[in-house]
Amino acid sequence: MSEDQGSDTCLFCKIIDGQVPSSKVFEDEAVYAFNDIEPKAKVHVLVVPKHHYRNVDEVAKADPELLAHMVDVSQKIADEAYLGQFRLVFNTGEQAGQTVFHAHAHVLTGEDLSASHT
Ligand code: IU
Repeated sequence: MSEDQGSDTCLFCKIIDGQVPSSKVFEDEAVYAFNDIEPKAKVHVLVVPKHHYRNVDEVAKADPELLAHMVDVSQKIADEAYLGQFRLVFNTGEQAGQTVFHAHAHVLTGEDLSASHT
């Protein structure tokens, strides 16, 4: 997936719009959360801002309250899935493994992840 894609062609914008189907976990006016199609943990949810930002740094600079809200939504997902405990990952840039250039938090939870910590 190209790093310079705009919101017209962005996969996550299409998922938020409902043009592309997804397994929704949570939605409010600011964020959309859905199950990752290739889960890396028993529960693997992507928390995505509805506004198109390229990465978490853009979110932090433009709208720090939105970033805090993404963390709060992640906490609530983990509260329901597994003891309120979770790993939160923001891949930022191709070399870090980012493949979709619309900011998103990976929420990994649902099981004991302590043996695979970084
Ligand atoms: P990344 O941090 O940009 O690599 O994360 C993108 C994630 O989006 C990755 O975990 C994919 O499995 C996931 N994903 C998805 O859930 N649905 C899709 O249609 C596509 C990717 I393409």
